[in-house]
Amino acid sequence: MPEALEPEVLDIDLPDNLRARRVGKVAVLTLARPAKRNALNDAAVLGIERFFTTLPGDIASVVIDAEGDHFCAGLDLSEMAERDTLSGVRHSRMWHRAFEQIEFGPVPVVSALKGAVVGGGLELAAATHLRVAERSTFYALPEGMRGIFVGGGASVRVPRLIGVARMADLMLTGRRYDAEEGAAVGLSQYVVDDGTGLDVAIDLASRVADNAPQTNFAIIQALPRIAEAAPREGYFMEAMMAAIAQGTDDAKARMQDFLDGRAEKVTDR
Ligand code: 1HE
Repeated sequence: MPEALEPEVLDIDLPDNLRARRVGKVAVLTLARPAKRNALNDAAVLGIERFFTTLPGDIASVVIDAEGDHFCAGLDLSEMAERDTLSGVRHSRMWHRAFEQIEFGPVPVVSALKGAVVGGGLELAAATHLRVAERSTFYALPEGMRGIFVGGGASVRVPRLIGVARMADLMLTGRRYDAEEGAAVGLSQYVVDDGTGLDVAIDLASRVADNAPQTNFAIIQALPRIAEAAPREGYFMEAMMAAIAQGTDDAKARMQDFLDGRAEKVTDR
């Protein structure tokens, strides 16, 4: 955590199983139901949506972390009973809506992973932009074992990270990846020692928060759309986005700072 920045409570109306605080320009959302391994009930999913839709305007990046030894055991299985087909569809669409606010929300999001990152917990992590995994992290999609299917966006987001074949393997066989295997296949960008994930995530989020807002906007809003577009449309969108970003006063000032020797070099990081 950057020195001299004491966390402050962030005033957002959240359910008991979520907590929010700020560290400078970074907001930290904590899954706070460790006794149930941070399993996500409806209140938590709606709380995540509320958090991202009511973030103060001066917040420039977000970290999602968790209390206890596990990031998230996925869907709260105790809420599954008695759900009929239509309410099942609505339930899944609620998760989609909430996690869309993470992936295509106002600011970049870093997740600090540890222990179980399974089922809906992996779906939550997959909606974030940077994943930092402590060595204790393991990933699984146990939906196959429970007789259900993913419903929080995994079939769209996880194949983008690891491919359909690996996701099918996780679901068909109940296979787990450990932290190193997860990083090797693309589930996390960073593997760190146990107990350091939150500090590393806050450091990364602070660095992200210092980027120009138009660049962060382009990275989270334009890049994934361009990557999935046909090349002709992709090049066109890239040209539009590049021109919008470079036309800002902020970009001009940053480039001038470099030319005048006032800005960091690539090798300074
Ligand atoms: C839960 C849940 C849960 C734990 N819903 N209550 N997810 C799963 O299939 C994963 C199920 N969980 C586990 O495999 C294990 O709990 C863990 C490997 C994550 C952790 O093991 P452990 O030994 O540390 O904890 P535990 O003793 O199994 O669980 C502690 C308590 O948390 C216990 O309750 P207690 O009242 O007996 O103390 C568990 O019942 C409770 N618990 N996980 C409800 N998931 C949008 S669709 C998404 C679909 C899915 O996510 S399916 C995958 C569901």
